[in-house]
Amino acid sequence: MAKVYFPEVEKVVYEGADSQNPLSFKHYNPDELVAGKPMREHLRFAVCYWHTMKGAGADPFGVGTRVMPWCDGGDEMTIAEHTMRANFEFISKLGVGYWCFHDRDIAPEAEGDFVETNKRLDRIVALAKGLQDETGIRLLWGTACLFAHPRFMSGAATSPNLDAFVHAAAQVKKAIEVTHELGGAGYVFWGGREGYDTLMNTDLRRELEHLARFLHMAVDYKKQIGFEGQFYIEPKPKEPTTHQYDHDAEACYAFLQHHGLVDHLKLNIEANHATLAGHSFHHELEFAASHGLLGSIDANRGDELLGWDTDQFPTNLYDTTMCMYTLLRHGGLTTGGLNFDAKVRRQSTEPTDLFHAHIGGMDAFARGLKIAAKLIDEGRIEGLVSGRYGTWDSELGRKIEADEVGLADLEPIAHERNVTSVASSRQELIENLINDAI
Ligand code: XUL
Ligand code: CO
Repeated sequence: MAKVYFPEVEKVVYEGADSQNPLSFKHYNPDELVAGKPMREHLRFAVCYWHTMKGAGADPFGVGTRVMPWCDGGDEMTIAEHTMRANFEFISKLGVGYWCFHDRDIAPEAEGDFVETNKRLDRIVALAKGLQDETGIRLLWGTACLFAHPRFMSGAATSPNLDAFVHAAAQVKKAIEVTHELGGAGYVFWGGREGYDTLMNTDLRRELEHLARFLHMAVDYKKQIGFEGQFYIEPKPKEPTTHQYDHDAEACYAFLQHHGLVDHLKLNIEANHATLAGHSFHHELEFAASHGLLGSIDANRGDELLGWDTDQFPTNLYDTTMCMYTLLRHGGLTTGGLNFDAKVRRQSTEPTDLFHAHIGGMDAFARGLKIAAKLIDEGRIEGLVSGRYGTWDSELGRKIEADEVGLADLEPIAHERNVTSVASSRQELIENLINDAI
């Protein structure tokens, strides 16, 4: 009989808001229709391998605090196999549809032997493929870890060392291949250490050109092998480097446009990265979505009192509401999903904590979805917003927007109208409407 890694948990099901069972959903009801679509299709949840299956609780000040049953005993590859089996048991019991991984999360590198490393990866990918077929769980996206090994200490695509670039290129080639093999809906480039610590040792312009070359090569290779998944880059302003090139959604957009990549990559927006950039999660989502760039989401949150990437599970209803409000208004997710790039706290040491964490995140997004759908259905906020821009719905507004007038045409109109005040923005009323819906 196959080993069971979570004997204490049965399948998690929807029991409704009054249930006292902590291992049930109170709000996430996958088949329930919201705004004409089942919740599971709006939310497209994914479990991330690196934190959920591999996280041991280490932080910059201390080692891991937990040894999960699938990591307990055996050689590296035996543990890798157990971990993959545990991953699919966990996701099946949780009733999530997707997973995400980095190459080196699922199969450990054979130090000093790239060919053997790839063989190890193939072995685990074959196992994962079988488990995908058995369970119906699908791959949301794959990626390559280009930031953990010391060879990437100065970056990968932006490394001053050519061999580091070449190594990263071969690693990404293989990672795209295995993502393709697993039927991945997408592939993520998070610029792990693509940035700098001091400009005094950095050729910024050259590094950015190299990053663009690297991405173009990946786009070409994708076409070559017929991989049709969506490519994403993931903005993050800092950490581990002082300055990361993919700073935020707007910086990524400028980079993609400048280098002719805008048709090939969308954005994977992460909540905690947004706040590190001094933005709200909502801002990054709204910028991306309104420019046709929103591809996928790493669903987590930071800690308001800590200035780093704490990757906590999303529990803030206000944030999930804003996220779903933006998604619903811009047509929702297509290839992407809500990937829980989040880790349980260092003091949460039991396998069951992983269930509590994901259940909380899923219920928080389910509530956000329902609240956002209600706000849109009521139409009161949208009415206030369109009223706010009402002066633009005039012949003059149309002419300005259509590039039919210049400064000299506007001058006499300004003199005649001599505007002295504009209408109230009604922010407090809008905030009340949101809280009423919650
Ligand atoms: C790091 C981060 C990554 C990416 C994938 O902050 O978010 O885990 O999501 O490489
Ligand atoms: Co992420």
